[in-house]
Amino acid sequence: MYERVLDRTRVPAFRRGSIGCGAEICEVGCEVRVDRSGKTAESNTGAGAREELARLLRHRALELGFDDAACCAAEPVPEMSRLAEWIRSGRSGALAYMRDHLDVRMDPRLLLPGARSVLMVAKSYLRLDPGGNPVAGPVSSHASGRDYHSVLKKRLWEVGRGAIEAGGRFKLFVDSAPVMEKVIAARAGLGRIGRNSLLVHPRLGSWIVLGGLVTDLELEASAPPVGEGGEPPRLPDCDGCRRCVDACPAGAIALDGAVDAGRCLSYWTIECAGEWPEWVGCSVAEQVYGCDRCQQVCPANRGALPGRGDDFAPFPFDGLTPVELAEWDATRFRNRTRRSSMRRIRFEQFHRNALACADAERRLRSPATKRPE
Ligand code: B12
Ligand code: SF4
Ligand code: SF4
Repeated sequence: MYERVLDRTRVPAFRRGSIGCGAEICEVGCEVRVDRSGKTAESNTGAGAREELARLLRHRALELGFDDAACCAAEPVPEMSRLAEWIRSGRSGALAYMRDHLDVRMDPRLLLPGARSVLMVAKSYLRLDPGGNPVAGPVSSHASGRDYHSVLKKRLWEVGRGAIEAGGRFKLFVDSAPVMEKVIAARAGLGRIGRNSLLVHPRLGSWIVLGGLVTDLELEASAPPVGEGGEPPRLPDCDGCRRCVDACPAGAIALDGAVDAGRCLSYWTIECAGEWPEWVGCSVAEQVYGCDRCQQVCPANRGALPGRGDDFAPFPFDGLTPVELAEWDATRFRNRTRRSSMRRIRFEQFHRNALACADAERRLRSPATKRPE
């Protein structure tokens, strides 16, 4: 079923000159550096060369501050078919972009003409407090510092330079393109997918963001295909565990491991700009942007290690409460979120979220809702 013939006419065209310095953004959102000679990489097909190149690019990624990096073939894998099922069952909610370029999302070869391999990278955003517990603030951890898209992209460009030097071409993606990043990362061996649908790295837990680049170079796979039909195996910790299902304040996680985006609070607080249904306002509580609940309760995250460096600093929300955030005006919001991914939302949306969380905090503090000692 996955051996369908690659239809070259479906390879997305490039929209030119969008970001300068020889870089372009293709119409599906990958950033691409194009080799003007039009040649494709054909020379590194020997096992030794494949291995050496994979080693070199992974090494460069680690040197640049990524916490892990791994390669796999650019090809569809069985798990990707769940995307179609997910959309058919209405779990994509109002995320229209998830229904676009479905063919590309389910076949990474369509991202770049002649694509042979993918290099996936992981960067941890975990911070531990002095007691060794993850810092939990009023903004979800992945967004509480600098915008991870720019942090990762900048370094991926540097990794990609290595691919160009080896005579190849690449496209990079960080959340921006129709790529099933978790599934490909699992295939490359960066971790396993949990019931909460997140990729859990053996050392870093699920507190990571992902990115990668697809290239026409042949890179030796970092991990052998595992599981029935080469399907990346599920996280063993999920056997007999349903903590994320029970802890989710919105009932968004099904036991089979599919997350309903139309219920997830991350969707409502980040992606939904307009009015929200009453139940959403009553469900948001601790975090005004995103939600970390299904990661906080996950036993596979116990002992997760923070990443290297302070790439995500500064953290403008540290020590603040939703009540305090609800008092911010538009100017303060703009000043404090200058390099943060929270700039994806408008002040009005931030304020709506903060008011709902502040209400929840006040309700919790009011003597009527306090439990007797
Ligand atoms: C759309 C999207 C969302 C949506 C939908 C979430 C979702 N689970 O699909 C919303 C807005 C809700 C969201 C929220 C969050 N997101 Co998001 N999101 C994405 C995005 C753009 C696409 C994900 C996707 O392809 N979904 C489609 C589904 C079908 O794919 P899937 O989740 O891989 O599906 C697997 C399982 O759900 C399961 N499954 C799905 N359907 C079915 C059906 C059946 C019957 C069965 C058995 C299984 C099953 O099998 C699939 C294959 O393993 C990716 C970036 C990217 N391009 O990959 C980031 C990404 C997944 N998000 C990320 C993050 C950090 C988050 C949040 C933690 C942010 C936050 N703190 O608020 C939350 C976590 C919520 C959650 N538990 O998923 C990271 C995850 C890193 C990691 N460790 O895995 C990513 C990879 C971004 C990045 N570049 O780092 N996100
Ligand atoms: S909380 Fe339990 S079921 Fe959910 S992802 Fe973690 S280990 Fe799996
Ligand atoms: S991010 Fe929050 S709302 Fe979304 S699935 Fe996880 S616990 Fe549920």
